[in-house]
Amino acid sequence: MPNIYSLKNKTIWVAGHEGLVGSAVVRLLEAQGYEVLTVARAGLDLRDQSAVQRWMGAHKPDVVVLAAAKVGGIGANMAVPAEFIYDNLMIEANVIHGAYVCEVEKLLFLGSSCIYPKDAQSPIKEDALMSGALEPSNAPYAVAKIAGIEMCKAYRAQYGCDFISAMPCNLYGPNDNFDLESGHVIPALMAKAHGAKLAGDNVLSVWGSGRPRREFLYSNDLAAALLVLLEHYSGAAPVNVGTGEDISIAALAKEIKHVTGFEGTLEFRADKPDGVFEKRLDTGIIRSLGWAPQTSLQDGLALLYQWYQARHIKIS
Ligand code: GFB
Repeated sequence: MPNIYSLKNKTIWVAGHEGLVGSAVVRLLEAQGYEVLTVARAGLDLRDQSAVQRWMGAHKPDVVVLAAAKVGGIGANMAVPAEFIYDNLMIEANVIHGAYVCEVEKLLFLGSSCIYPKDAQSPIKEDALMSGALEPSNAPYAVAKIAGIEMCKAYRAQYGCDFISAMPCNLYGPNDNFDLESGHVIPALMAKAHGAKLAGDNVLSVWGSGRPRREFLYSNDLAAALLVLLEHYSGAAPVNVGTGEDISIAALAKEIKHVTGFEGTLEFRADKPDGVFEKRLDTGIIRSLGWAPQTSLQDGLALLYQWYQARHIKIS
């Protein structure tokens, strides 16, 4: 597949380099010998427009991977919706506009599968976007992410900017948020199962009915897909990235029991939200570009648990 854009000798800014997605992209870029530019959150508040334009003007990245965002699981989205819409709108508006002002050659914006209508038919194609009502539990976040996609399209149409968007399914991997209330399901259940095992507890609390289905992609596989898109895709339409397979939350909980060695029982909390029933993505476009996931859910969970245990022991 011929490159339409080469990352060689380019200064690549990974915004959000310490997070789940950003850290995976940095690992891959550095492993392939690319020059990666990063800035600590304490060094640059991406919600501050003038600070972003000053910093981008001074550092002049050629490429921007916009992985910085305020993210969280269903619990966090329902607890602090104003923060989700404000922070994400400000971050994306500042960085996308800053990329235009500073003549960035290529920008990749990260959306999320939760931006699709809650009743979208699975597997969900990219053109299902804005064809129906959003899932209420994360509508503010979804609207912010849809705005980011539309902004990339508008800057491409008006100014000819090569700004593209990727729509990943649910992700997991190193540097995820393991907080039991604000984290996504895999890190939250893994932390709960690990804690229950160490404490000798017999019950693992699973939110909701366990019936919803989710598609989970290991972050290293997403990073590989993002590099394929940077070098082989230039278009207005967002591109889905996923494994093409989903699993029920109940079956996932059993997998997490197995990988952590927790031997107690699962308790399903009906007082907690299920969210959307399913949101498996159609990944025909990304696969046509030559990408395919390399990490099975079982292998990914084992890798993540090894990472978590090593890090957890260091912290405690
Ligand atoms: O991972 P999660 O919070 O994200 O929840 P969503 C996925 C499913 O796992 C839901 C269930 O049905 C939860 O009820 N679940 C079971 C749990 N136990 C737990 C638990 O201990 N913690 C959590 N968090 N869930 C998010 C959006 O929705 O998807 C975000 O809210 C983002 O904005 C993300 O887009 C990709 O898949 O439901």
